[in-house]
Amino acid sequence: MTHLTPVYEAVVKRNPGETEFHQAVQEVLESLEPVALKYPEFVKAGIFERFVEPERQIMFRVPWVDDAGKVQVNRGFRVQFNSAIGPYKGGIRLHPSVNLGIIKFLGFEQILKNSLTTLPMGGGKGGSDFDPKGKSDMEVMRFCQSFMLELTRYIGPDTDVPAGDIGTGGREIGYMFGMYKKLRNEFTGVLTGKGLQYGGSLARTEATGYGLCYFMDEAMKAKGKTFSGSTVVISGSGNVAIYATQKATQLGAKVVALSDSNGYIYDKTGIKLETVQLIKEVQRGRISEYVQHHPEAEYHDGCSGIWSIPCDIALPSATQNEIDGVSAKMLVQNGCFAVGEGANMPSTPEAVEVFLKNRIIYGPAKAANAGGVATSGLEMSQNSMRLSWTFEEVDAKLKEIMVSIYKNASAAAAEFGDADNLVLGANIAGFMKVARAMLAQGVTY
Ligand code: NDP
Ligand code: 2IT
Repeated sequence: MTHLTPVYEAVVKRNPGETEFHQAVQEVLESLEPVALKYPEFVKAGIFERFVEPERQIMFRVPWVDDAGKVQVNRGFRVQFNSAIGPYKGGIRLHPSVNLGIIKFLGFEQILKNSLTTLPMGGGKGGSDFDPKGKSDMEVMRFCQSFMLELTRYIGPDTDVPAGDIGTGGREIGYMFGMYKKLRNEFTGVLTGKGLQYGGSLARTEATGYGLCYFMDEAMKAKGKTFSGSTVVISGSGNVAIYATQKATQLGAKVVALSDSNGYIYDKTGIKLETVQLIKEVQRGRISEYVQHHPEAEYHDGCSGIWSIPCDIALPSATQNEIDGVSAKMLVQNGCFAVGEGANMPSTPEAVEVFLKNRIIYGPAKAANAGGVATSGLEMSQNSMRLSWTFEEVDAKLKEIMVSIYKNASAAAAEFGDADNLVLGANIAGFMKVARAMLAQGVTY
């Protein structure tokens, strides 16, 4: 970086200790160097300085009563990062590691991701350090109701539309939607990822994992590779990992490993997804239980060992910074030729460098996992029209969007001199639309 170095330095100074946010901003600003040179009007209008500062950051207390009658206190967040091209849009993460820096990195990435989808959505993210693991349904409900009691002041179908992320699935969205509806006395599409009975979209549950595979399929086709006959390793065993496993398998691949935050399973004969769905979606159990059903599979403690399993394609779909430089090198040495990011920022900067240097077909998160929020956008459209599309209609639109994201990102990469670098391409293609909209709207935010 040269031209944008002062912008990055100001971010670090103004947001001390928010390392994930710094990491996300640094990568994007590095990609945007040639844009700053080519478009002096963006520099003159302070677009870069405005782009890295959230429009609004909300933090609030979330008190709730546990099953033992004890009062618990969590912290809630909503970062409304950028509304230049549409209402703020992005998920809600419920995980004990959540802090302001993590929500800001996610909200920042979301701006560019949402722009890439071609749909009119701004960027935002929310969450809490509440841990749904080990809580009863009633505890989760009381937390979600308390969270929404405050969040309702800041959101709305034309203002800010939250959705799921780690720890927030259909159950949590249902409790939050119920509370919003009661508080506002209105039935609107204020959240996405809703149940099918009350305004949810078919294929939203599958969308991130399916979209990831559609994106990677397109990127691999351009290089003469395919899912068919390949061995795939996927980290995580939540929403994204499960439906990536399903689609990769449908496309002819063999998925041999999945994980959770305790360890990973390796089933050389191919993961039996029904078992994983039973354990994770129905019983809310641990991935280690898989070997009780399939004794031929192995379970290993610890997360990073999963990247030592030889594979052709890796789809990290758990959490940020789960692949470091060492794991990335191991993947490459074992013959992995493609990496598609289901999770947000799962690769450290060192890992990204390893992938780019070794000409791995590398699908960065904001492009590769945009299918989830794209389908959220389709859910918003259906809610506005008070109509619902069939699974096949939504799935076809999702596929079309993922193919167009690949095309736009690779065209931008080629325009700026490095055709295979989808990091560069996705960052630039996502940014251009937002920057032009900000410029057109004057100095407001
Ligand atoms: P889920 O809560 O359904 O699943 C998360 C999975 O990742 C679980 O297997 C979980 O294991 C594992 N995991 C979570 N935190 C950690 C950690 N710190 N270390 C190791 N493993 C961890 O979430 P999703 O599948 O929805 O989200 C997965 C990733 O995909 C996230 O990065 C999310 O931001 C991203 N994403 C999600 C989208 C969506 O539509 N849901 C859209 C785009 C991106 P455990 O059960 O042990 O916690
Ligand atoms: O990271 C993401 O894109 C999501 N968690 C989905 C957000 C959404 O609004 O559907």
